[in-house]
Amino acid sequence: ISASIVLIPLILSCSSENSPKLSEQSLIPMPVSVTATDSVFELDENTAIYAQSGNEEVKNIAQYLADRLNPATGLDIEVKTANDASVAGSIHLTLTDADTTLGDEGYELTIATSGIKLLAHQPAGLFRGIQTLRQALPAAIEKSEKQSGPWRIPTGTVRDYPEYAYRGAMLDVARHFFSVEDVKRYIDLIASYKMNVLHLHLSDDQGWRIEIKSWPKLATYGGSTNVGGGKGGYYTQEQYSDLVNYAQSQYITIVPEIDMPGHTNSALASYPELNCNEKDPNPKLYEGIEVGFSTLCTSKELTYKFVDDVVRELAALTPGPYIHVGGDESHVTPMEEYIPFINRVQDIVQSHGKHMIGWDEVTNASLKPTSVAQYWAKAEYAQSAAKQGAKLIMSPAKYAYLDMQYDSTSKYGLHWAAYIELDSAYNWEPSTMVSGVSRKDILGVEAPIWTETIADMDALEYMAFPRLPGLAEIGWSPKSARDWTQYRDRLGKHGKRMEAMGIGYYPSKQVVWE
Ligand code: TNX
Repeated sequence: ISASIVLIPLILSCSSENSPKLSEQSLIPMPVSVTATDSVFELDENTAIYAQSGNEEVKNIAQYLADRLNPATGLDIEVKTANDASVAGSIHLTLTDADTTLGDEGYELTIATSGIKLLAHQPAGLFRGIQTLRQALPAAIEKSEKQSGPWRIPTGTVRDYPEYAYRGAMLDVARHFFSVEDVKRYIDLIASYKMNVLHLHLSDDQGWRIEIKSWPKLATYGGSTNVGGGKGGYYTQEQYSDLVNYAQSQYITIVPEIDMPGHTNSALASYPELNCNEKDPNPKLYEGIEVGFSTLCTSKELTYKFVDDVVRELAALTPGPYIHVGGDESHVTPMEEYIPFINRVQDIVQSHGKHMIGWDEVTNASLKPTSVAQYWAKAEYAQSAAKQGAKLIMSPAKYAYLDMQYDSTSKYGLHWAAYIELDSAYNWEPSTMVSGVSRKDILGVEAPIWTETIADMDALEYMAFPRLPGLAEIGWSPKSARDWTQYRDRLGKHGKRMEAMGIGYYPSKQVVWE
């Protein structure tokens, strides 16, 4: 009798009774639709991942999934190829032409007791769907060492696709240099929230971080310090290409930014001939954080040769469609010089087969409809972009800047735009942010992190998490699926997952962390 009393709860714990339903999982970003059924699928020794045969890319994605599942489960799940999506007890990744409504990044994930099917129209959709599958497993799946199971996934169907085509994070590697390994880690983290762009702010007054072979001192001299000093650093073109490929394998596009005509002290110090007055003052490397004092000499022809060389080399390293040219806070460039400069730079970018992105001030110039303005501060600039028929990336500093302090006690960050607690980072809507700018004008959203006060990965992750997942949800989930109180509860259940991922996040008091 006593044995059967012990057995009953054991049996119960193997059913779905104790597992959360699929619809109760802390999925971030919230999918378009989740239909839960009442059972579970369990990963075990028999689980294999079947990639649709004849497609290397699907096989690579399947391997990526196996690499996510194997460390914590210790299961040694193998990737196999098969046309037969009916093999039971396994995970199947399949591209389908039948369902084009899923778009480039959408997916349909069906979890049944007998197996898991992930369908997408494009490989990127399979990759995004895998992020959902990860989050449907216990948080310990994210650990890098073997954990005790069981590894159950609640059954049901998720059908999902993004609201916005551009969902980005920006990392300022100019104020403080971040290594290739650091940037790869950031790519891994943003990928897990279905973001698809990493914008690298590669140059600023304090540092130039990308090798330009035709102007070598930019990196070797201009990249030799950081805010506050230190040795700085830069990416060789080979290292940069490695980053581009790494990002691409997670269906993330890198958007490189060279900021101009302002924010150029590191270039002006490396090549004094780029200044209007070469001798007086001859700029030195700069380690402070004041902005707006530097400018390329817009009246010199050499400046345009410089821009053309830099953009040409950068375009050759960039499979993505965009080159970001900055254009912000050019306080010592007279407007009558700034406008023709940006117009000419826009032509240069186009001549190398790319589209220009610039911070919102570039709307003072004449934007081509293929150019994109990144809204950060001024509503009138966002309105001007819309009027000119250029698209917008929404990065309102008051809500989306991850370098803003959470509150006055935050150990890192600035607060010139606002203190940004989690509710305020989440509770804004791109399509109603600026009057005269509507959904159709908006390409997407981006969360920038400027690094004047952020010198290492611990600081970076503390500032980005957990605000970045909220921004990712703004970019991915339909407006109707977004609700702060409900998001807050999901985030609370998500804390253990971030911990398992090794993220030292800010434990905001606004959230009950489970
Ligand atoms: C403004 S936002 C800047 C950056 C600073 C940032 C600090 C923008 C386009 N320019 O140069 O790093 O504030 O928050």
